Amino acid sequence: MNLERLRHEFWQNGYLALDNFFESNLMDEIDKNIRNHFGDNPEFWHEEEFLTRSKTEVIPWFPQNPDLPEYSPEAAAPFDRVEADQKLQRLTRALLGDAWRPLYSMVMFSKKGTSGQAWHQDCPPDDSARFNLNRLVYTRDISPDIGGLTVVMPGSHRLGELPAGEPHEDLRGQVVLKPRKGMLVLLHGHTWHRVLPITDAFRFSTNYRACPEGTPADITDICLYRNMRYRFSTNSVVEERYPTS
Ligand SMILES: O=C(O)CCC(=O)C(=O)O
Ligand SMILES: [Fe+2]
Repeated sequence: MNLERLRHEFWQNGYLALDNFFESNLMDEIDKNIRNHFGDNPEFWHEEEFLTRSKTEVIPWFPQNPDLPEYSPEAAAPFDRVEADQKLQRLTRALLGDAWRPLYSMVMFSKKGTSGQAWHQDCPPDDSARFNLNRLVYTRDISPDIGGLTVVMPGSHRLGELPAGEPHEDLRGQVVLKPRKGMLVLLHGHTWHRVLPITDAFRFSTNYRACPEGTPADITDICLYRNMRYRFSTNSVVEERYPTS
């Protein structure tokens, strides 16, 4: 792993997609636990207003949080192993500096026929030094016929606010990533990104969010979409956004 090259590429593009980063057996264990947790038809979790307005349909699970009633050390064990992975730790340090902090891991599940995740920035880009890093782990291939591919805009972590507009349209310059089993995607929280609608089966990813020193733990409380700023802690739209022309 050439850390210097990866660091340069990350800061140039606002993301990295690394194939075969994790070993197959570990991915299988996590995949099995995620399938067990969600079953075949999980209930939605967010408020109705959020689901419809944000064009984002995900059901979260926090497998490593011992304060939750569904926590089990056995189910958490393979997630703990990914978190402790030395390669992942070294790469995170190269991107965020020695004093980086993990936030929490979160699985996001999307059912068949749902809208994926509209264009967003995980946190507002008001201050370029304040951001989260997504460390996304994929435990099975997401083939284009399932939908649910991850789309990023290279270099957009330096472009300020995602422009107001249609939540899900194609933007010039976008890059479509095809997540595969064992892949790691590192994504700067200011990088514009989305997940395409899920046309077949289901899709999920596991995100080990992290942040640089001095970042508040609630950095991702407000998410910026093309039609609004939304605050998760209060389930409220804090700003409506309209295209200027
Ligand atoms: O699941 C993905 O591919 C992207 C998820 C995402 O947008 C996020 O974790 O912030
Ligand atoms: Fe995101």
